[in-house]
Amino acid sequence: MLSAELTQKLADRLDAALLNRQEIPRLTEEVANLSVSAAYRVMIAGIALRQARGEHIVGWKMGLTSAAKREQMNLDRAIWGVLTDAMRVPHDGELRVADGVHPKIEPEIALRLGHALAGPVTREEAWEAVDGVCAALEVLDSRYVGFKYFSLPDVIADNASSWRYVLGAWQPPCDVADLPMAMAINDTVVQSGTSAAISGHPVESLVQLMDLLTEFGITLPADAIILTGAATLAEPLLPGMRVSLRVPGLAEVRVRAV
Ligand code: OOG
Ligand code: MG
Repeated sequence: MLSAELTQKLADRLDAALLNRQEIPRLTEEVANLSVSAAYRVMIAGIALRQARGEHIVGWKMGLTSAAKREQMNLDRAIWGVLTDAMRVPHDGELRVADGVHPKIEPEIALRLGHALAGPVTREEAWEAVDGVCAALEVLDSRYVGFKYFSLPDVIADNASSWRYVLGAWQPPCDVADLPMAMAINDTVVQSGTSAAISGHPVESLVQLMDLLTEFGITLPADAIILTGAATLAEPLLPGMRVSLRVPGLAEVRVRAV
């Protein structure tokens, strides 16, 4: 168990890095035995700091739900993080790269809950709770030096590298099991994959999220947004890039990096 003092100290350090756009050394360089559970507590303490500044929790993200991402980061399991209202960039809006450290962008499917959900749930129960789906772009940014080679506890404490997200227009639930997903930068497709790469089916990410949240006694409220995880690898995001995600059957989602 990490002491309450150390949990808060690590959360404060990551929060300062976020606010000051500074890279910091990995937490496990100092706390070598930081466990996954303790790292989630650091993340939760960090989110509380943002709530104290007026941010509201509006959703949750799943990460490392695709085999390609797990291999890229050399990490072996899915993780969750929190989405606040302040992290959202409107569809077709501008995103200031200089507000971050070294952001990357990736194609996702988002789900919205029609009613509250407490885990664990079956896949049928999870899908029954979904009242909207859309194409989404997640913009990752890591507070760690070089955005690489961190451990699971490091990335979890850093809110699973989440930084910004963009949602396409919501539409009623449709079959999202195996949809082609093409992410383009300045009109050239740079990453393409299928929604089946997301936990086998995006709703499976919601099932996994509900399993993982039971340890922390967290239940999801109605209207919660769930980013189900990237279908492909992420691309570095630089000023001047226009990024779009096309998924047949869903509305296109776009963002402009400045
Ligand atoms: C961890 C977050 C991964 C996803 O969709 O797989 C993630 C990272 O790559 O830094 O958000
Ligand atoms: Mg992601």
